[in-house]
Amino acid sequence: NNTFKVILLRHGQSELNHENIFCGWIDAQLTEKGKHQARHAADLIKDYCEEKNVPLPQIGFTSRLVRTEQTMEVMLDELHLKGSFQIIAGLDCKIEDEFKKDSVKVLQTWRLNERHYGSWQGQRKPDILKEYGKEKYMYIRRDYQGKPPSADLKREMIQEVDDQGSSTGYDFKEPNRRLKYGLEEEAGDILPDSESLCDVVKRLEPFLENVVLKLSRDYNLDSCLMVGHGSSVRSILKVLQKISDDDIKNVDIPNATPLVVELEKGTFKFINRYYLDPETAKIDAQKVRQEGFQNNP
Ligand code: DG2
Repeated sequence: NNTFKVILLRHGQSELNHENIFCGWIDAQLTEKGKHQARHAADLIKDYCEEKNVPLPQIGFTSRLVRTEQTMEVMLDELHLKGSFQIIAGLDCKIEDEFKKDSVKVLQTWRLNERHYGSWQGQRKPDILKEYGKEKYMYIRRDYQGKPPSADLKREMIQEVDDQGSSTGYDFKEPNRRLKYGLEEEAGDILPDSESLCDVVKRLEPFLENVVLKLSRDYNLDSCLMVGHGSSVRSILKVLQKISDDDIKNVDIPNATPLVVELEKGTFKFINRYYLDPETAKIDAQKVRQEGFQNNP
């Protein structure tokens, strides 16, 4: 087969998606519904691979945020595959050990993180809509250059946990980014305090080129599994499919709905892209667009 398939999806529903709150780099967990969505996504991928006679992916990618890691874990469990997770910083990525049968090497990078939603993080979507008005709200959410005001990095919404590690809710506190993103800082990566989609494309492009496509070439891979976020998935599509700055405004990404991007092996020329469940994808993408316009998520 002469195609490399990027099997791409946004994580399952997070606790802050459920609350209709802008999440960005806040490290929200999946809800039970989010985990269920991830299992269903894995089932769709399994059926697709069987039908097309494509081997299941041997390599996967997630962001550094726990909602993509949990989505990946649930999916691998459903597919009866073991995951070995490795955080990568910088672009000079080396696979530490050999690929093993029934095991997926999962590389985790901040470059796949959600767009940093600046001062909007932790705020309810209906409240931001009221404060900024419809036009500005949609401009910042969806325009290629739209960018929220910078976050106060001394005051981010953080999940509180008890002694057993169970969530006890979210509160605004001073985050310890150095602890979580220490590796990135060592690699000289500069972490943002607000981003437009254009900023996300700039940090993702070199990762796609130097890590994803490079590994697919080096190991002659047929596919990979990538779990990102609303804005990182939009950015990946924009780059791989060469969507214009104007057209990307109209793209919305539903939770946990697998999307296949087919590229020609070697040249990585875009061939095709399709959702594995196009009808549900269409309905759910419309709901994402409407978020904030109604009080209930
Ligand atoms: C959502 C996207 O991202 O929000 O940051 O709240 O994929 O991490 O849940 P995700 C967020 P919208 O841009 O769709 O409003």
